[in-house]
Amino acid sequence: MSLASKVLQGDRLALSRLLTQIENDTPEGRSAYAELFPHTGNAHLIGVTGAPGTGKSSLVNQLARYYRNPADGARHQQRVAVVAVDPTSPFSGGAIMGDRIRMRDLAGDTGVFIRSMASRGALGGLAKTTASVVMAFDAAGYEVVFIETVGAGQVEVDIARLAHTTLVIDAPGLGDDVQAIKAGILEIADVLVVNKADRPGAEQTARALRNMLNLAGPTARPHFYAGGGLFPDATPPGPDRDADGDQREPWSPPVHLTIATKGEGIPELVKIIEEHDHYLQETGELERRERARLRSDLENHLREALVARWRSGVSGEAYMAALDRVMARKISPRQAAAELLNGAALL
Ligand SMILES: Nc1nc2c(ncn2[C@@H]2O[C@H](COP(=O)(O)OP(=O)(O)OP(=O)(O)O)[C@@H](O)[C@H]2O)c(=O)[nH]1
Ligand SMILES: [Mg+2]
Repeated sequence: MSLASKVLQGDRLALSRLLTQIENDTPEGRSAYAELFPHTGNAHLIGVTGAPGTGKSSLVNQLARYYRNPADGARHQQRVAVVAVDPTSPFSGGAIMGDRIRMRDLAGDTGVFIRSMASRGALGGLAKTTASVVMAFDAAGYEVVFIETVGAGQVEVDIARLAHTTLVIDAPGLGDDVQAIKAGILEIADVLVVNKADRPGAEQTARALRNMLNLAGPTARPHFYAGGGLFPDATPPGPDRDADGDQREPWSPPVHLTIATKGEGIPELVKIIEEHDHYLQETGELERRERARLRSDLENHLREALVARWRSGVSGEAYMAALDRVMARKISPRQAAAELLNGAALL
């Protein structure tokens, strides 16, 4: 039986092996992934991002527990996967060890699968690898997939684009350096969570976030549709419409307070996530996000394949010689690129 068939049958060991194959980008991983792809598209992907130490892992832990044991009135018990991405760490370092400990109480539950990923050698491909890992969980029948990233840069934003619903986590009492991080990730937030509400200043933090949101206005996730694609998409984003075609109020990200260490505010947060899910489905936004997500995955693969194809046809010496000539100001970087591509197309 193929690795993919085993994964589809719920074989955890096979899934674990597949994830390693995907991370190492092996031929076996690629073919298994291709076999699994038609089975994807069912999971709700929830991005959890925010400055270091705001309590993302603690929150994911609590949310996962809730989805495993829903209170009355919530949806049925769901299978939960967690992908913890640490783009800064070249190895599975401290943060990930910490995650393992914080998520320890989920261990032993076969309805939960936790995977930590570090950038390791991933040649600029962390977003691509994460996308494949997430889709493997989707195919394997995990209904909720959390993607935890430390929100700091473009990689995180790229990874956040994988999610249907993105939670941006904040906490009171963070330094000024964190404010800049916050501004950058605010625009990808569907829900803002002020965690550590047991600490002084939580209300002020929530108020400051509301002010920032009001200033920004209903941006409707511009990053999703902003250029950068290889071709313009034939279906531009329309205004949000409900099932009858009436224009709808755009989603305005709620600001919600939690205390992850005590599990406070978790059922309400799940309710907000479910409301956002309904909103996405009713307005067609889910399909637009899916399209943007798959498109970005497609383009990541294209870029990588093109670079690999080019690289196999050029020698290291030629490359270094071109760089030396650029250093000596004999040719411009653009001219060097054109030469290395054996053409004048770039000139
Ligand atoms: N007082 C208080 N502490 C909390 C709360 N939530 C998390 N913490 C603590 O904050 C610290 C960081 O929590 P994590 O869940 O690891 O935070 P994180 O955002 O995942 O951290 P990184 O992944 O390293 O960026 C831990 O010591 C937690 O116990 C909370 O609601 N209140
Ligand atoms: Mg963490």
